[in-house]
Amino acid sequence: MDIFKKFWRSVKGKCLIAVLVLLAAFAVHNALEGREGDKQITQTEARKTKREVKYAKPVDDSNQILGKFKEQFPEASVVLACEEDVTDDGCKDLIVIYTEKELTRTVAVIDSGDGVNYNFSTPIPGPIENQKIQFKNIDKEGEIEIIVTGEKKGAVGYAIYRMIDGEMVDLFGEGMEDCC
Ligand SMILES: [Ca+2]
Ligand SMILES: [Ca+2]
Repeated sequence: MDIFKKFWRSVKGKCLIAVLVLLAAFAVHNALEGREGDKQITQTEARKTKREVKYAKPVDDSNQILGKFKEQFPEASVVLACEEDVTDDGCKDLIVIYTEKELTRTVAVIDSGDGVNYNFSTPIPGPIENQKIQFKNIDKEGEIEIIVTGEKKGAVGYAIYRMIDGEMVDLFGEGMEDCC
């Protein structure tokens, strides 16, 4: 006990305790910072995943409906084509953004129900650059809505469409005239 008291009172002992306290504080600080860092990474990942999920993936060249589009529009150059059932009949359809004679257009290629014959909506102006398609059932009923976004010289626009009687009907949009 005497030895301990002596040690406690000694300057060296006090220094040792001070160092230990500092080390402990440093360790706690690092642990908290690490956890904060992990949280940031998770949030970034979540945002990235959300972004990736947000936009529809383009179909590849072997897509059957894309083949039908190319038959119908032999002069067109496909910018983006994404597949989804947009008529709520269980058959996949295709939304195609394409350029033809220097115009960018969007068209819906709709399965007539037999997986062989397809109907084409009247082509509408499409965004010039950075085109993206998103499928989302915005009102949570009936057809899945089609959201087309894009840019022209930095001006961003988007429009929400729903297939009504075989046509892409513009439900809501903003800045679309500036990017088409
Ligand atoms: Ca369909
Ligand atoms: Ca809907």
